[in-house]
Amino acid sequence: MRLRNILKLRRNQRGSTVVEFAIVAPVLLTMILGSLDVGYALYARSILGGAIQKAARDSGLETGAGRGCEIDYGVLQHISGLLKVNVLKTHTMESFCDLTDTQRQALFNSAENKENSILFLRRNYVSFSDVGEMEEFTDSDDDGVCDRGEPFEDLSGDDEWGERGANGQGGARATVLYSAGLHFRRIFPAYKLIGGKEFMTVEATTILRNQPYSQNQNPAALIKNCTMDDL
Ligand SMILES: [Ca+2]
Ligand SMILES: [Ca+2]
Repeated sequence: MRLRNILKLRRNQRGSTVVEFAIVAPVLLTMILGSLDVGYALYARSILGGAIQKAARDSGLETGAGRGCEIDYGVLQHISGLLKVNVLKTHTMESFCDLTDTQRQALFNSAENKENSILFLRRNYVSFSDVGEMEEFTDSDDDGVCDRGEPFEDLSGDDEWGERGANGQGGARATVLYSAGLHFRRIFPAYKLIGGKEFMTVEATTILRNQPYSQNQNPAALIKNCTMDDL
């Protein structure tokens, strides 16, 4: 009798689908939420990228001169429908624009992993080919580093050997690298299932040249000497 019941139970498949689903469901849920999370990040990046493109064009026009912060704030307002950015709660355009670059950086850093936040960066260069390149120097000892006494071309005007760009929008005909980093809380909880981070960052960057192109307000690069000692 007992053997017959056991054999009967072996053939009984009722409920097996429920068990299989219980095994597969967490994986399936993680995959769905993960896909939504990636999709939302791409969407956020697309919105930010579009806003940055427009803002860069506005900044590069003659009418954009001196309006960089106002234009940045316009980006903030544009994306606020998508993502509430903390700085909009506490700052009007005037108070936001009164902040120094250092204060904005501190505001961005303090919001990390607590609030949605955004940071804008403008770097200006003489030409497109200078973006991301180090200033040229005479490498007397051929060690690949600009050591004390070796002359270099100070394109950025900061008296130090480094990357060729200078902060800010620059003048007419300057090439401008304009970028924004948006730090925001994920809206889909896939990160909880896989032990990921609650916040993520998307970035958007564009490069344009300031108008009018016929003028050239790029400062002349001066030859200076490096001050760093050999390590
Ligand atoms: Ca050297
Ligand atoms: Ca420099």
